[in-house]
Amino acid sequence: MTFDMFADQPPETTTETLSEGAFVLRQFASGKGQRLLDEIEKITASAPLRHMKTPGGHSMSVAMSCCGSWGWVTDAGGYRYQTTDPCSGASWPAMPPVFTGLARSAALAVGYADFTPDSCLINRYEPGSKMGLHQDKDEQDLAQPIVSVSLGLPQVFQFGGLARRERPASIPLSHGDVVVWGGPSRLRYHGVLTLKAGVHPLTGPWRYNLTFRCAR
Ligand code: MD3
Ligand code: FE
Repeated sequence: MTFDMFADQPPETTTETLSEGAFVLRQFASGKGQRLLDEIEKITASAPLRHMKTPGGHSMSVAMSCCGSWGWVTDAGGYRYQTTDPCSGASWPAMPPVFTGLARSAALAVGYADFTPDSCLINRYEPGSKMGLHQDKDEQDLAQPIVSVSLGLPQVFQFGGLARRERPASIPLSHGDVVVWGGPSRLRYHGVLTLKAGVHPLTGPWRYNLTFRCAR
């Protein structure tokens, strides 16, 4: 008979520097996983996850929704932030305090004080879903960092350079990992490889990613 002396202890958080201004905070969110997922459930009950169309007319393999004052959308008209959900015409659901608090404390932990996100993009990946290399540049103030939280199944993210041709590094992200990128890394190309099928105790067949942004 054995017992786990650390069963009630949060797993250890470690910080890895990817490049100047970009950090992975391993396991930073793992103690809040279920609370974050409960909030995702509530948000997506009124603003459902949907496969948006790129300006080129392709349906994205990632299902998305948003919360906060501004939501990121894509359609035939292009990529943009807007205050209303195009599915309903209503304002996006409010950003839950547990979201804001986690994003602020992760940013602060790597030196970005006073991060005040006004937008959270919720991505849900199913087996076969991926996100090609891109830059996040639809935000007005590129001096503000972005904070990302991974929940559920693991997925490999691609961390590239400031030019698309630079070969990206592969970095596995698992449940509870947080990535913060700003400063000289804010416009680096990045993406995620195809999600492999699996089962996570809290999310089943899916991986969720929350990205916190200052849109305005
Ligand atoms: C940015 N999401 O929603 S976030 C996105 O896992 C997005 O859903 C991905 O890219 C996802 O726009 C990745 C994590 C991430 C990691 C490293 C980066 C974003 C990064 C490095 C530079 C810039
Ligand atoms: Fe991105």
